[in-house]
Order: sequence, then structure tokens, then C-alpha cells
Amino acid sequence: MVTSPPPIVAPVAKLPSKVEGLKERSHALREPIATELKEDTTHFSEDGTQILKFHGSYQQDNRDNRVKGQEKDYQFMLRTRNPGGFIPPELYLALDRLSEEYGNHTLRVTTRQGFQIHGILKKNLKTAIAEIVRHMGSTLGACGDLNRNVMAPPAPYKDRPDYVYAREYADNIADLLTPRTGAYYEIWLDDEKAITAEPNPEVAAALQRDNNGTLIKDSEEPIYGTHYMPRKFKCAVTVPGDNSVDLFSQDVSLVVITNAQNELQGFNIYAGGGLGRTHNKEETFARIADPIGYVDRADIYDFMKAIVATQRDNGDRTNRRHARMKYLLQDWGVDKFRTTIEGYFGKAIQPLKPLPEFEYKDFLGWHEQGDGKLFLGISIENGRVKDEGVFQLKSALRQIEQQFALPMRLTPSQNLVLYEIDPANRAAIQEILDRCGIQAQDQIDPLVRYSMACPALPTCGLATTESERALPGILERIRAVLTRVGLPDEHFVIRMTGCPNGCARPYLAEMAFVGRAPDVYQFWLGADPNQTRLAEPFLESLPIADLEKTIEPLFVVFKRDRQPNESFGDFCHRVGFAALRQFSETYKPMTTTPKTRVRHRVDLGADLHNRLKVVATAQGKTITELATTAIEAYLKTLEPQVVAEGEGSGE
Ligand code: SRM
Ligand code: SF4
Repeated sequence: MVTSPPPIVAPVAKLPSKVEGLKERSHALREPIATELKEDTTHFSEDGTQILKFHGSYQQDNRDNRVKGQEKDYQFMLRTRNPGGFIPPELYLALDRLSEEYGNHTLRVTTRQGFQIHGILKKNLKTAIAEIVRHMGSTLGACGDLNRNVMAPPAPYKDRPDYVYAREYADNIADLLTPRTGAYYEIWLDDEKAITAEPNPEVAAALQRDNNGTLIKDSEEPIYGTHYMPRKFKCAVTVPGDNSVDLFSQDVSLVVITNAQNELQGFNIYAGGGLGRTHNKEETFARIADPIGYVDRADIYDFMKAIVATQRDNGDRTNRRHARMKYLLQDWGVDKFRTTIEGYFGKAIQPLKPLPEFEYKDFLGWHEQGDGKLFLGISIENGRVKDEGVFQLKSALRQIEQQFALPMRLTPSQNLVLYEIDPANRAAIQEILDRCGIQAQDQIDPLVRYSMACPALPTCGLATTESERALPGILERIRAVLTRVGLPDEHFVIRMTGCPNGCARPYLAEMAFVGRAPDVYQFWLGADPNQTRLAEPFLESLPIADLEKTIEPLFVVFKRDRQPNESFGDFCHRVGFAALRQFSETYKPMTTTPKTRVRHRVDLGADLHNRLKVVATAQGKTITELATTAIEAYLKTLEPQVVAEGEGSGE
């Protein structure tokens, strides 16, 4: 019998992802948004929303208002791009006004030192963006496949040259990697040119100098080309010992190196950090940055062009889940990655300079800024600037800015720093804050101070469960368990996200809750308090109703076996998950909680929630305990009437 040979199957070339085609057809980020913006609609097409991101806006809908069969409640989030978190006073006041007039009356400090306004309608988007630009702000490149907001330590020290360099180079790298397309000003400002500062001459020269193919010739976008980056790209600049920027989570981090005279010599480089992942897809993972080497000051812009070109030309453009630079590093290894950069750079990257350990810093409270003036770091729970009950942060900041016109720096931990404060004005500023109920850092529970949550519901389209709205209650419950086991003053870093994308950098927290399904979280433990080591998943699924019974044994064994001054994350890492699990399995709870404890949600207005919070704190109770007692007492007074009504309706 003659058998026919097996058919020859040609290898299937992987096609570029859909977004690559959209970028190519967008005419340098102009279409389809320029056309769709003029249409009298509530939202953009799917293609339009992808390009809109590059302009700093996400199309969202209020997920609390979703009704089956009805159009979504479309609205837009705007994100500012402000390197090193710098916000001039006139921009702050403009953002405050815009959030009141067109947004949801809140502003939100992000984990990358930007501001977000939520809730803007499509018809108001152009006015809002134009207002931001006219007040020295920008949203261009705050989102999309390009370099995002460049981070730097928010401490405005004037007498610390390393901090001054970190701020200066964050600005300059942001300038170097800013998109050059005219689309932004054409669309949002009818081609009116923004009043921007002259670019730094070294940056301007680097933009002209084409080393070994770093620039794309004859392109409106010499750094990026028609297709921009394969995916978002994130950079930070910091100083030795200061990990306020979470440097190991960035695509590229630069650490300022100075000599004995405090003159800038160059930068240590770390690369390939990134946190986004997807549940049940092992090929996606959180990764901390690798040390790459040292680069002299004079070469830093050519180096940045070379590393961008390496990812631009070699990053995966077929699969967006594998497109971040961390996967290039993981797939190639550090040596091949470094050699490829050197090809574009035209020089060898030098060995790293020795550095001290990195520490987390949040710069809260009053400090000398080093030139006779003061700065003040203000804690903002989950970055949400709002007026709620007795806490009137939005009003306080408005009054302070109107009266004293202070520049501010947003921090990578969702807080803010006011600076250039004349010591003569300290008492007046403190009086405004006290009157508006703003607590000083030592009055805030440190669990709250060192925690972060992403926005999640109702605005984030990717959220699978609550985060920002859930974390305050969860922290109260954690505090109650710590108190119960005899650790009333203990604290550690807790972060929460509504999905595994990692926007509040949960994988670098000592304890993290990563949304999996409604009210269910993946539970991570074991990063260190200074965010230099990744946490690991301790439980794949933690129904939040089971929080107490899960954490109580962990805290008990921590109290029993910790070493002097050992933090909770370090302890979990040292003893290992097997030992923690073994202890938990045989542990007898201090108080028995009902086995199947179903928690039902009741929505309270912000004001009522806040009033409850104040009373609950004063009475040493959780809000849930207080609300339960109060509601039970109230229902008791109604019982005869309710019973009577119940009987009647049964007919
Ligand atoms: Fe993020 C997507 C919010 C920092 C990883 N992020 C989103 C979106 C835009 C949802 C979407 O795509 O529709 C979220 C909007 C929510 C809303 O309603 O406002 C969102 N991310 C945020 C912010 C506001 C969280 C916050 O609590 O402040 C942060 C804005 C920073 C800024 O000013 O630029 C924010 N996002 C981060 C960080 C942390 C960081 O950059 O330091 C990460 C992890 C680090 C990283 O990038 O690896 C992060 N966001 C993501 C990802 C996953 C990326 C990945 O590589 O897989 C997505 C989803 C995506 O890109 O597909 C995402
Ligand atoms: Fe949304 Fe997920 Fe980011 Fe939270 S972590 S803001 S839920 S994308």
C-alpha cells in the first residue's frame, strides 16, 4: 500500500497584536479619536479607546450603575503626567476645580505620583484636558504604550545634591521620552501650542544624535516610531538608600552616584521589574528588576535611548501578556540583554558601584527642606483627596493653595508633600489642617499609613472585586486581631488590588490581597518592609469572610517565634510557608467564629460611614461591630410593628 507523505505544515508566523495595527493606522495618535471626539456620542469606539490612552485618558463606566439591557454609564478617567510628582499650585487648583465641575468631586493621587480625575463625560473631556495644559500640566503619555510618568523621591531637599539630581534627571528623562507627535495639541487645544519650558540642551542634543539605530529616521516619533513601544514602559530615578519609588518594580531604575564633593558621576542601572500577571497563567509573573551596571553621567541619555530601542525593537508585539520588558530579560538573561543594549549604546556598561541597603521612606510630617524653608508630608488614605464627614482634605488643600500657593510633590505611596513653606506660615497651615480634621502621621494607625489600595470598583473595568472601598474595613479587622493576640502596636506593609495587575504593587508588600472573584482574594505574604524582595502566594483563594481565622494563627506564631525587631514579612519569609501552614492547621482559635460566616453588604453614605468611623475608633470597636449593635438596637424598637407587617403581607 502506498501511503501519502504527511502534509507539510508551514510554520505559522505570529501576527502582531490588534493594538499594533491601531497604532500604525492612528497617524501618530490622531485617529480615530480626532474624528470621534466631534461626534455627539457618550463614548468612543473600542479602537478609539485604545488610542485615547496615549493621551492620558481611559474610557470607563460607573460599574455601580450598570443595569442589564441599558447603555453603560460611560465616563472618563484623566491621569496627569508629572515627573517626580511635581504639581505647581495653579495646576492643583485647576485640577480641584475640574474635579468639582466635571468629575466625581474627588482627586486621586496615584502610585506613580500622578493625579487622576474620575467621572468626566465625553462632552467635557476636551475642556478638561485643555484646562490642565493651560495650567502647566499634561496628560500626554500618562497611559498607553510609551514611557509613563517618571518617578523620583518626593522629598524636596535643597541641601542634598543627590536628591536635586534625582529630580532633575527624572524631568530630563521624561522630556527625552515624551512623544513628539503634534496630535495632542491639535486635538485638545485646536493646535494651540503649549507653553513649555525649553528642553534641556543635553536632551535636545541626544534627540538629534542617532547612535547605532536608536532613533527612527524621518519619523514624527524618532524615539518610538510608528508603533510606539510594545507595551507600557516605566522608569524611576532615586538616590542611594531611598526606595520611596519602589525601584525594583520598574522597567528601568536609575540610582544617582555622586563623588565625595557631591558632584554627579553617573547612575547605577536596574532593569526588568514589572508586576502585572494573570491568575492561572504561570507564564505571566511579577518580577523584580536585575542590576545591569553603571553608566557615566555624560552618557545617560544615550543609554536610555539604547535601552528603549532594545525593548522597542525586540519586545514581543504579538502577545500583549508577554510584551513588557521584564519578559525580554527573563527570556534572554541579563548578559544577552546587556550585550544588546551595548550594541545600540556603542559602549560597554560598567560594573555597578557599591550601594547601601535601600529603605522605604514616606516623608510624612514637618521637615526642614535645607534652605530655611519647610516641607510637610500629608497622609492620604488610598490617595483619595475628598471631603467626607469630619475629614475635609479637599477643602483644606484648596484653602492652603489659595492662601499660600505652595508647590506640591505627589508621593509613590499615594500621599503628598507641600513644600517651599515659610516657617512663619507653619502655624496657619497647621491650623487649617486641624480645623479640617486632617490627622498627623503619628495619629494615624500605621497599618493605614503604610497601606495602599488601587481604585478597583466602581471605576476600573478590570476589577474582579473591591479594593479601595474594602481596605479600610479590612485594616480595622486586622488591627482587631493583632490586638486580640497581644500585638496591639504591631504594623507592617499591607497592599490590596482588585485584580492581579498589581497597580498598588501588592507583590512587594508584607501582606497582600489580590482580587480573584467577588469578596475573594489571593493572599500573599513575605516581602520585606523596604520592598526589596517579592512576596509569594500563601493562599490561592481567601474568602474575605475567613480573614480572622486565617491571620490569627499567623500572628500568634509570629509573636511566639519572631526574632528581636523582626518584621512580619521577614518572619514569614524566614520560617517559610510550610511551617506557617503546619502551625495554622493545628491551631485552636482564641475566639470561635461561626463556621460559615456570610457577610452581607449594606451601602452607607460617605458622611454616615465617617461618623460611624469616628465613634467606632473612640470606642475601640470596628465599624461593623458598632453598626451591628446600633442596627440591632434600632430593629428591637420596631419589632412588634415589623412582626405585625410581616403577618399581614403573608395573606
Ligand atoms: Fe495600573 C491598568 C490604575 C499603577 C499595572 N491601572 C490600569 C487601569 C488603567 C485599568 C484599565 O486598564 O482599564 C486602572 C485604572 C483604574 C481607575 O479606575 O482609576 C489602573 N495603575 C492604576 C493606578 C491609578 C493605581 C493607584 O492606586 O494609584 C496607578 C496609576 C499610576 C500612574 O499615575 O501612572 C497604577 N499599574 C500601576 C502599577 C504600579 C506602578 O506603576 O508603579 C502597576 C504595576 C507595575 C507594572 O506596571 O508592572 C500597574 N495597570 C497595571 C496593569 C498590568 C500591566 C502588566 O504589565 O501586565 C494594567 C492592565 C494592563 O496594562 O493591561 C493596569
Ligand atoms: Fe484595576 Fe486591577 Fe489595577 Fe486595581 S489592580 S486598578 S482592579 S487594573
